[in-house]
Parts: sequence; C-alpha cells; structure tokens
Amino acid sequence: TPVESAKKAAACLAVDDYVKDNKIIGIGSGSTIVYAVERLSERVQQENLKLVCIPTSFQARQLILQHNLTLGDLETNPSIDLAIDGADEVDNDLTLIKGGGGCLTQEKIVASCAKEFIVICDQGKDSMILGEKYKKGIPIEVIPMAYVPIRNKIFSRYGGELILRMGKAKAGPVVTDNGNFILDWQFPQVSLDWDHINKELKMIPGVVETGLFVGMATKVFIGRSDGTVKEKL
Ligand code: DER
Repeated sequence: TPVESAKKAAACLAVDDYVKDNKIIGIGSGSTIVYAVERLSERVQQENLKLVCIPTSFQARQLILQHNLTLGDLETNPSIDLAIDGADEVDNDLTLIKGGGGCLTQEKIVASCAKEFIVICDQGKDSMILGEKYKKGIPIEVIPMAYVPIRNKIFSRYGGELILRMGKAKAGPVVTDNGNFILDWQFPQVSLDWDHINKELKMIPGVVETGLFVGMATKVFIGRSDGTVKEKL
C-alpha cells in the first residue's frame, strides 16, 4: 500500500545513511521500525557488519532475535551511537508524539542514551502543530493504582479528555511492558508549550513517562508513497 511504501522508504534511507560498522543501535517499536530491522539485517549479511541492537519493547526484542541480530542491553551498553524509532506525529519543532504502540517509556529511555536519535515515519505523521493529524491523544504511562487521581489532576489543570487505554485482544486495560496503564490525553487543539507541559506532567506523582519527546529527535525522515523521502530537521 502507499503508506507501507512510504514507511519502507524512510526506514531504508535512515538505515543506509546512518548505520555504520561497530555501532550500538537502539531499535524502536511499532510497524515502521520493522522495515528498518529488515534493511539492517540485509546490510549485516551483505557487509558483515558488527552491530549490537538494544530493544525498546518485547516487540523490538523479538524483531532483533528473529532477524539474528546481536541483542544487547543498557546494562552492558549504556551509551548508544544511534537510536532509530517511529512516531505518531512530528511537528515543525521536531517535537514528537510517541506511544501509539504503548512502548513510549523504554523508547524514551533508549533515545535519551543515544548520541543520535533518528525518527522514521510516513507523511501521515507530518504536522505543523501537534494534534493536527494524530487524534488519539498524548499517551501517558501511569502507575495503575493512581490512574484516577492523575486523570483528575490533568483534567482540572489543562482540560481535554483522558482515556484509559483498553485492550483489544485482552480484557481490561492495556498493561505496558513495564506493568503500567496508559492514559491517552486528548488535549484542546492549541499550540501549547510542550516542553513546559511535559515537565509538569512528569512531576505528577504516579506518572511514569509521557509520549511527548521534546528536543530529542536529531532528524526525521518523512517517507512519501512515491518512494521519495523528505528530511525534517
Ligand atoms: O508506540 C510508538 O512510539 C511507536 O514508535 C509509534 O509511535 C510508531 O508506530 P508506527 O511506526 O507503527 O506508526
């Protein structure tokens, strides 16, 4: 489909431009990253590259193992050369919404340990301001026992709507790889000071992480359905 070819174009260009031998690579989560792992695996075979891949979720871990890539962790590799990951939306300041796949916490940790953080996505994620295209809200990972007071605090301070993310193939709320719940915060569509809001959200007791990645992306590759790729930096 056009979207899949757009994702693949962005993923392949990012891997071909940035991945070099003897690097520690953070592997993101979601569907776009699958194309990057496939391209990575191809290059490792063809060029006999020595890479260590750090996962950001159970899904990423499985991808690394299934593609016979070397699995690493932050305990042995706390400093990463390059993290590659998808996003749910990118604005013109390269602020990201992530967490559509529920993996935001380990993704942000791994991205924060990387010298360079490259984002790959299709043009459906490319916005002027956050909220233009991604309507499900900003994912916020919370400690399960606190989701109601946290929901009340965010609502009374900022408004919008906070929705506890429910499982589809599982009864009850989604439980993240870290054993937590996710509140999706549909915020009022105004261009807000995301750096300030992210910091305030993180201060609420029980909030583990937010899907606001502010000032973290080095570069964003936006794939288009004709196979061309736009760099947003
Ligand atoms: O959950 C996440 O943060 C994923 O990286 C998501 O933002 C991108 O997933 P996609 O590549 O399937 O759109």
